[in-house]
Amino acid sequence: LGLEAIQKKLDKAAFDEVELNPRIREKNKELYGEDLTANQIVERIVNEVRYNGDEAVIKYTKLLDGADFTPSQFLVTQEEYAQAYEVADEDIVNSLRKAIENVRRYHQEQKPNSWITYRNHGSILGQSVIPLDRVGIYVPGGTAAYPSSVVMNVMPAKVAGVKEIIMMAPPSRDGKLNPYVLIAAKEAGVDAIYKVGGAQAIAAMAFGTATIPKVDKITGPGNIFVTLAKKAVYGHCDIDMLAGPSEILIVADKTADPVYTAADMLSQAEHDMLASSIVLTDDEALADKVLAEVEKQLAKLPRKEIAKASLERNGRIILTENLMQAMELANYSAPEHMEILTENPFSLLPYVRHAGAVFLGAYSPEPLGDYFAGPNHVLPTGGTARYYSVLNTETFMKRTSIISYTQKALQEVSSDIVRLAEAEGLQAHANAIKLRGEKID
Ligand code: HSO
Ligand code: ZN
Repeated sequence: LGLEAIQKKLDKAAFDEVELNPRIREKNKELYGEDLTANQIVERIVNEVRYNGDEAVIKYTKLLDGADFTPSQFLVTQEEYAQAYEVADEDIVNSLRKAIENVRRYHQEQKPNSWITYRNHGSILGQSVIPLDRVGIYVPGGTAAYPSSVVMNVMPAKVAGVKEIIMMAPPSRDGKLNPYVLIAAKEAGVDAIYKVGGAQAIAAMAFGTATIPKVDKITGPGNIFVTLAKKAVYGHCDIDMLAGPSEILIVADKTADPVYTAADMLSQAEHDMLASSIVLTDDEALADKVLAEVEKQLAKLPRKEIAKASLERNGRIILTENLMQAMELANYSAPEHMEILTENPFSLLPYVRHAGAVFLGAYSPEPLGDYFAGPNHVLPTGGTARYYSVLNTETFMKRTSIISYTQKALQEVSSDIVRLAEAEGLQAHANAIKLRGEKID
């Protein structure tokens, strides 16, 4: 096709251009008496929660999730945790515990250190890295209620030393949460869970209500309403990123196994109709084999409808002139997950410029990272890997500068500072420096 035409095929739609599904659109039309965009709906919900607090949260929880709660019923009780453990499969809980340990260890490694330097002339400079006081983690509902995502959001906050971690998730009609979500939260060390979802949950955490505490930062994925709500409250608190549908991009050469390659494409395609799965290869025979293999494996998947819709929309197998061109296109796409299935994957690593996470070699399929290896699975999507990082320990920390000079050290630099302050017309700044000089012996 030529480079530019291929690049066009890799371009992604901005997440707020997404069309609302007709059912949700109708429901909102009924609710508000007019046809609103997702942004307009979110704006209304966020403002209602901001000014009416719990009352608005109750209203939307009933309206959108069908659960009829008083504010005190938002909070998950000890009995609910106990029930979750009762119904849970022990082996799943044990695997979850192992995953938590791996994620803890990896994020411990990542923890930034405070530092301080002393110079002979009498100055001390440094940087404290301080955990946030309170963070809120959002967990989506329905089939996207992933215990693994609970772990991936909570563990870095835990390792960072955040004082209080709260979690929000939409209840089912009968007012319950997925038991493995509860267990993952408990095992990872969440302090409180509120059964509230959607834009109303984001607004409640950003502004606080009588029952739900205001947080300093909101993290975690969600649907379009949640994502737009995070964007709307940004500035009242911090957010992690604006997360879109999952993506995988695989760079493969003739040595790649078509069975593995197809399986890895499908592993992301099954997430969401809007997910994207792309293979870039310099080998035409492999391209053909992967295509045949995708058809074969797809037919057997329980979520084949979703995976098929996703592949039809955003599935591509692209033939490139060589591997360097494949890398160029891979960086252009800036995928959430990049897999390198080539004879010598590490030789391509230096060429990776934009990717949320890179998986190297035939035995490092993407789900290894989704669940277990230790690195985080909350990753930048939609091309934002150009400037966003994977969720990490520092996501839950902030930096404070430390400055201390002796009188002598200040004296040495005071004429420079006074000159700069006066050049800006800020005499009081200059005075604050000069006065310290006058008293010197
Ligand atoms: N692949 C998803 C995370 C996930 N996969 C959770 C399975 N469960 C992030 O893009
Ligand atoms: Zn996944």
